[in-house]
Amino acid sequence: MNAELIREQFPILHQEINGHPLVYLDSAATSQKPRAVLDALKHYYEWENSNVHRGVHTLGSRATDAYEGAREKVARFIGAARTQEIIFTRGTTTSLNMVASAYGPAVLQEGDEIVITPMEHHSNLIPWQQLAIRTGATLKYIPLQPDGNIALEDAEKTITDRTKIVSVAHVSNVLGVVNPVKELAEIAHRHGAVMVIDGAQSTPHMKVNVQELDCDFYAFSGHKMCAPTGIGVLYGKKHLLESMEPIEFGGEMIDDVGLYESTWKELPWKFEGGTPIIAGAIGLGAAIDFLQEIGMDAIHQHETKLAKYATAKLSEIEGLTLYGPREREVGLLTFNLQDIHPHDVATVLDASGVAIRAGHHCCQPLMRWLKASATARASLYLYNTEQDIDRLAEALVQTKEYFG
Ligand code: 7TS
Repeated sequence: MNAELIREQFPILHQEINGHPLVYLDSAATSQKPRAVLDALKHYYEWENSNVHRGVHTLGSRATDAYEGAREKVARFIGAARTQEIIFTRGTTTSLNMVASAYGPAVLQEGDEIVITPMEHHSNLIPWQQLAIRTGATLKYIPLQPDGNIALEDAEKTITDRTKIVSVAHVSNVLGVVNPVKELAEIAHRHGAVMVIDGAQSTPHMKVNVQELDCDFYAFSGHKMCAPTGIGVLYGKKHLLESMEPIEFGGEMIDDVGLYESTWKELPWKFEGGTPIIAGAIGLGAAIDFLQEIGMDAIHQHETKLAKYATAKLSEIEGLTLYGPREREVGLLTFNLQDIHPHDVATVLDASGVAIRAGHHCCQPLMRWLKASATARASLYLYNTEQDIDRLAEALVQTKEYFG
């Protein structure tokens, strides 16, 4: 994989920020978009734009074919057995909330348990908190090891016969750990619970196969994997999705509407009320084509190599605390520099054209666990290079000098 050539396909990366060539290291927040995706959106609006599933006119069929074609691409991309198991949503947050709202109340009784971890993004934490409050269920946490990893022995102790839902991030957006979600799914199933995976930080970076993982639900966002904002996916096993009631009612999702009662379309459309996110789904399809042409294994290898390089480079900087395990497969580096506030670090870096994120990264419980009020985070993707890491390291050394 040649990251230099790949960079050429991302128009936004070829600009100066504050007089310096842009180094974009905030892909965990959102990725940049390649020309193929931008062109697919333009093509759709110039040649196909129409509402789906209703018109008999030609544009209506083109839009419907493109939209449903994107669903097939998603199903293949994550190894789903059926396209009916792919629900288009606004993103990971919406997908996880859908499971909590449409599945949770039907299976939880007072005293039942929902199991998550302290490393979850707020999107995989607050929906379960709310569900626990509403149903009287107990929210339990698998504790973290000192390096931020999950030990399966701890999972075995936390997940019990009262557990109905286990929901864990495949990859943490702060610690950069890859969680043993397949093993967790096996433990969950042994106790009759379902396994929900937050795939926001894994799907863009590694090959995912939902059947191999044997998870019951898998949620991810398009915008972190080269697609536009506003499109995401909820994968669910067919029998589970079939057992669930829709949570949004209106156009598109109905079969027959009477004055007092109505029936719903079959899967997946019963969960897609209203005009769907047509252009977004088509953009996601184009992003999948783009990523698959390069190859998910090649992308993962490139990032693992770069993460190793970055870990070594940042470790050389005196006064820099790197959080999470030393060995990392994914390009997520969360750190603090001496006692300089991470917002100040990010501001000084931005003056050199280096874009990183600072804050709590929507993980306040994890920040407390790390004993940090906030951190800085550099996150990598397929278009980053060793030069980007060198620029980051130089800018960090300058930041230290700047603050004396
Ligand atoms: N889960 C994880 C693990 C995430 O990293 C994010 C977004 C979400 C869920 C929510 O995704 P959304 O597309 O619905 O917003 N994470 C980040 C981040 O780390 N910085 O900005 C957004």
